[in-house]
Amino acid sequence: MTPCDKDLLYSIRMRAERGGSHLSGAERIGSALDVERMAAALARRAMTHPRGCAESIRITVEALTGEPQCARLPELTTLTVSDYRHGRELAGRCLERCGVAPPVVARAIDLLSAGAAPGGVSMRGALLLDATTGERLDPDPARGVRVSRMDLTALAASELAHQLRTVGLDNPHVREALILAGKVLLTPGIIAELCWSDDPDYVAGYVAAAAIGYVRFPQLKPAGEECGGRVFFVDRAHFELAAAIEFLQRTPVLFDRVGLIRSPRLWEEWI
Ligand code: WAQ
Ligand code: MG
Repeated sequence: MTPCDKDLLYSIRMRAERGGSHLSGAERIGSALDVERMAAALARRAMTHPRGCAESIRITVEALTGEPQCARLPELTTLTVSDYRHGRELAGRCLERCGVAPPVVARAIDLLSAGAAPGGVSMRGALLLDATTGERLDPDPARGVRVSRMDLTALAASELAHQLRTVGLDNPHVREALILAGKVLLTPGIIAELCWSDDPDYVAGYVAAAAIGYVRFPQLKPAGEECGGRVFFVDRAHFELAAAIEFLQRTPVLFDRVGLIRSPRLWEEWI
């Protein structure tokens, strides 16, 4: 490798398609010396996806213009549930405690389970709901708002892997969701997030909010269900749409500290 500016940080992002539709997407932040290795790892991931080998891969590498914001990851707690209905009930109770009105909780769950994009399919990004009125605020209902330009430092990554391993959760779903939720919770005016995967075999999901951290539910949808997505709940008094979208999509955030990783517990023990 020829010498280059070792102080610059880069955003390295991958999107892969197969059969004309989205297959896989992931991203990293690294130094000039990390770019080659990270891009190769992202390409490998797209070529070895469980749903098949990518037919097209786009990898974008861009130097970051500003210093990344450094932050700590949220605490992680797993709440044991008996089935997905129980999971949704407890997730709803978490959201209500964090200031989301009960009818808005119900609306969010309905939107995610029906597929919030036109045609009843999953959105590419997150939808934004006013936590009080339920009004939908995301400008493009098919795309939603994408969260981008976030990662862990190498030190935080090894610490997180170590801690997640002790509770059997060291997998890319958990790691990436925790990082994404961590950035969402740094956004002014966003008070909580609800998420479950669009992967038919991955039925876990979570609620994240400042007061409770990242709270996982091993079941938040029935197995085989294709729809999934993310809802960000907004307190309009402290929220500015354009600034929030700009922050979520473009401001680089590097998590250099890990939050507590707790072993699974029952709602009654946690409350
Ligand atoms: N920004 C905003 N929304 C996104 C993004 C993003 N970068 N990536 C995905 N989404 C939305 C989109 O609607 C997807 O359909 C949906 O989220 C789910 O994405 O603790 O794997 O990557 O065990 O399938 C959560 C539980 C797993 C992890 C979430 O999400 C755990 C997951 P997926
Ligand atoms: Mg997915």
